[in-house]
Amino acid sequence: MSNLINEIPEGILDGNQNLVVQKVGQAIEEGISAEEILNQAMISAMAEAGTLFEEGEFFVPELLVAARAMQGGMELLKPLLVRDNVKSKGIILAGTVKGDLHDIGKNLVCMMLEGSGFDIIDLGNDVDPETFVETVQEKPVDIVAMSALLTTTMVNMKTTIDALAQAGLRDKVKIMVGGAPVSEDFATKIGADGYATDANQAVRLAQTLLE
Ligand code: B1M
Repeated sequence: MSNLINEIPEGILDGNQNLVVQKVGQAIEEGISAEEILNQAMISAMAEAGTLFEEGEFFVPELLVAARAMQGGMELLKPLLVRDNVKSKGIILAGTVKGDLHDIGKNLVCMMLEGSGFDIIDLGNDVDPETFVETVQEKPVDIVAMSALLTTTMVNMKTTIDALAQAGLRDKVKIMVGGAPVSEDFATKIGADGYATDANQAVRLAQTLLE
């Protein structure tokens, strides 16, 4: 375990997707839980990538390959995090807001929500308000879940909430938000129904919102 716990983040920081996939597979075979692999070896590596970026040691290409390596490992963990549930707890429409390409956190939140019995419609990243609105018009969505990782794009959460209100859909759905620059205070200010700091909290929040 100790070796793998060091090798997986090293692989992520080196952008070595093959190595990450191999080591995550090995960790699963050794019986290490998906949650442990994710929390102890993978999420911390992305935080380290962010620090290296701030310090000028990493540039965008390094972040990109690190993200690709992380996503490769997450694909292996997905079947373990997502378990079949008989009855859906509700439909969640998820997306990273307009202008924002960060989707690792949003993908993780979606996986955990799916694993807890919610149906997910994932619009991906860089989702404009109109697409959120159109999907709420077309599908029986219970919760709109928005992610943002940039201080410059978190404002688009408000733009999306305003667009839903303008289309007369605000009361049809609950709205939850999250992502590194987002806070409880910000969520309240923009008129969201809830804010979660991480994927586990997002599951608890979604359950509470639909109670
Ligand atoms: Co970018 N980037 N990036 N980046 N990047 C950050 C976010 C940054 C903090 C790095 C830094 O400076 N330290 C910084 C933002 C500064 C700011 O605005 N405050 C930054 C910057 C500046 C940029 C660019 C502008 C760089 C440039 O071009 N000069 C650019 C912007 C592009 C764009 O979006 N338009 C850019 C680009 C990229 C890549 C594309 C190269 C890549 C993303 C690839 C991808 O996602 N597919 C990338 C990456 C990888 C990062 C860091 C290193 C890692 C992000 C990540 O995946 N974390 C990041 C530094 C950092 O976060 N420390 C950084 C792991 C992930 C599991 O955590 O996403 O926080 P996170 O999700 C968590 C919680 O936030 C929460 O739960 C998740 C799981 O626990 N959560 C929710 C997230 N969404 C939620 C929704 C919820 C509830 C909880 O409910 C709906």
